[in-house]
Amino acid sequence: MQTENTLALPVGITLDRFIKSQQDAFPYATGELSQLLRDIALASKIINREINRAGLIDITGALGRDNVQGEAQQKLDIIANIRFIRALVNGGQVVGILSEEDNEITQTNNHYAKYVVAMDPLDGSSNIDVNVSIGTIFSIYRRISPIGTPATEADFTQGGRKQIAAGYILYGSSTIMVYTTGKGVNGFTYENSLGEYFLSHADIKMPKTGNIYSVNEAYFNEFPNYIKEFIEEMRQKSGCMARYIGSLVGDFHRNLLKGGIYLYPPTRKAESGKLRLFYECYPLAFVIEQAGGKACDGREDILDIIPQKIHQRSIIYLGSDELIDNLEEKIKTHNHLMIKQLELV
Ligand code: P6P
Repeated sequence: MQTENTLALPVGITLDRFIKSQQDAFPYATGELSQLLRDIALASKIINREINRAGLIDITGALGRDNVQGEAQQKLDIIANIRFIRALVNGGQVVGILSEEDNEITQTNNHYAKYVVAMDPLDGSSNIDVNVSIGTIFSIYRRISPIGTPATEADFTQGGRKQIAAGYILYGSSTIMVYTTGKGVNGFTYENSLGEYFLSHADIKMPKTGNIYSVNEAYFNEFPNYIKEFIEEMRQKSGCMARYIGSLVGDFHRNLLKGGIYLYPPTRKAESGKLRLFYECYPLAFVIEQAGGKACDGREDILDIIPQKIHQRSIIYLGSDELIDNLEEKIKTHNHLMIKQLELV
């Protein structure tokens, strides 16, 4: 069925042909974004190969140092970061890169490039050693700094609704690249023997509701009461399932296809949330909204959060339309009661 969002293209066409067909649908497209998406796909193919042989060539495990987030860097984190940066530098379409693994913005010296990329090159990397799915998350903006100059922080801090493309690659039982350019969401499964991505999930639409909730229950006692109540209500739903693999891309992708909600509420250790706004929250919020789901932090839509610092974190709830509405209604009631109680003081 053709929707206003996507061209009716047969499942099974290659990612390259799909990108080209989408470019043809944009009258002023000049091919740079298409090339950038191909560069990202190329880097993911290389990382896919590294991941698949990680146990054999001693690139699993920790590197023995922390990243800017204070998290133990895994060897594959660094390899993935290097591969993506190299692919984006050589591809020539990106003037600057914001990576979870680097404190500063990486300048590519492609000063005449139109785009900047924010990325988590390998999310969930603590799962690498135990063969649990991991992922890459990316977000693309059109630069606002003058062509011919280096990238600036302002190129990145435009806000979530200024993203022109976003997506992820999930290295799981199969490797799938899912992305949006604002015209719907499509998924491409990688065929190793051919080295190609093929359209396998055309025009993904998230179910309006769902029975799956994904949260780290170890922090249950630290959550705000309205989150505890929401989780208790989810547990009462017939067919309710708790599914949490500790790898954001894996939890997100399952819920996107089956319906459900992923929650990372405030905890004692992460009062502003754990996930990073620029290269986890914004891109997945763009994808989920394009697929008919919702993303908020309990106060506003994720895409409306005004960015402050390039490595800032956010509370995040990513889910089916009705589940997010239920949660936001609960938060609103809670806040209303709080105000009433304060008025009585
Ligand atoms: P916790 C991995 O470090 C990550 O960023 C996401 O992939 C994952 O969903 C989350 O953190 C897990 O965090 O606190 O439950 O271990």
